[in-house]
Amino acid sequence: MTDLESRARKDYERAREVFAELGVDTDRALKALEGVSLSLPCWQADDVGGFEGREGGPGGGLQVTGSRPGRPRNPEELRADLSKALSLVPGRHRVNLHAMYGEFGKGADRDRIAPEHFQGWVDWARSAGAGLDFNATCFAHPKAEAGFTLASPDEGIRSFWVEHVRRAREVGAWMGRELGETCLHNLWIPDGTKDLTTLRFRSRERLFESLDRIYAERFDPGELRDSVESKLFGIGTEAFTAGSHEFYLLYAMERGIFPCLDTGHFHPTESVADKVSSLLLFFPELLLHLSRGIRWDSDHVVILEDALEETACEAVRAGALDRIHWALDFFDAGLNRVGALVLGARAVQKALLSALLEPVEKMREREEEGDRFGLLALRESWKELPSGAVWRYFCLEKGVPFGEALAEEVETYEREVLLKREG
Ligand code: RNT
Ligand code: ZN
Repeated sequence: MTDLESRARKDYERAREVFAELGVDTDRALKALEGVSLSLPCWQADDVGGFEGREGGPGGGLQVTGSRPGRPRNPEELRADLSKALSLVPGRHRVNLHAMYGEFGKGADRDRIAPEHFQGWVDWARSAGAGLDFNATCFAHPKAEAGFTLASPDEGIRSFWVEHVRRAREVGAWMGRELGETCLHNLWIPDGTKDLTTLRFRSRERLFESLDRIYAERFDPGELRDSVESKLFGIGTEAFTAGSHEFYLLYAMERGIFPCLDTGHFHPTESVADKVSSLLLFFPELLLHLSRGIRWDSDHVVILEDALEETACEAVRAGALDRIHWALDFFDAGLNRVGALVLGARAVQKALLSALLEPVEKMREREEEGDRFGLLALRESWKELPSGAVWRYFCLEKGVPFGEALAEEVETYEREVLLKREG
């Protein structure tokens, strides 16, 4: 055992005692943390590029900035990067794929995607021991350029996208069957307008109809589950977004699917953490796209900050950790690509751990007795406790680096693998 390791163990023993004084069982917290699989966005690694050979950015209001070299150029390189990222995130996790990441050989348009295009991913997932989630890709395509897909006034365009999403769900269900665990299919569309519109009602009516054509097909929930992702606005859809929060909440409720809340898709002062408890009362499960918007839905890499911690706390306080699907959604092309994935995923785990270490029982007691000062004082003193020691012990037990060794490993990979790709 190295010095660092034996210190980490000793620190954990101390931390365990300190938390126990507050009635918190650190071993139990770590067990619970171990049970949470995160879904890592494959698109962070290559700037939402995909493998269809298209030039230009993703469009649809998604804006990737930065020009860090090392972008994976093909599925093998992307999978190598994802394997590296997964090896640095303690626990067992999932990869979130978009339809644009299929291996299309001679080419297949979006309304022709089929399981065979994703065989390579399933084989990889099996050998990497990772789960897979899936998304239809309703952007980065000439038929999405007019700004409308499933809500388009053009029936031909609508049908094209209905067929794409229908097939995407079939691919997802196939993945679920192949891997023997549910694949989550999430739908986000870019539809909206930049300015004045007379088409709010009609667009939403059309979207409603298209969704019904898509979700008419039912799958075994052991293979596929469905979520729909709302958005307040995007670049180019500042005035109107067809798939708003209200729209999808009600649609999901009505049709027995569930909502996805992307933490970058609300007004900047709106608290997504606050929404969790309400939704949990009405939906059996929820998908979260954890992102970090700065001033707008900028999709910055997730780091440990209050909004994230509060969201994790709300899930744990509601006793609903296992009813939430924890996915990450960001893309920053300005920094170490694999490093971004790893930092983001570990930040979510740290937030969850912190939530699991909260002395909820004691806090609740004080609050229910009307002791508001006592509640705040307890929460503040809890912040002084060594939760970092618990996290480091978790990393140690799972055989992943912690402290500065993490950055070193990520930087070495970038130097030895990513940066060699440019030549
Ligand atoms: C877009 C949504 C959506 C995408 C990914 C690529 O605003 O957040 O989830 O980021 O599907
Ligand atoms: Zn999202």
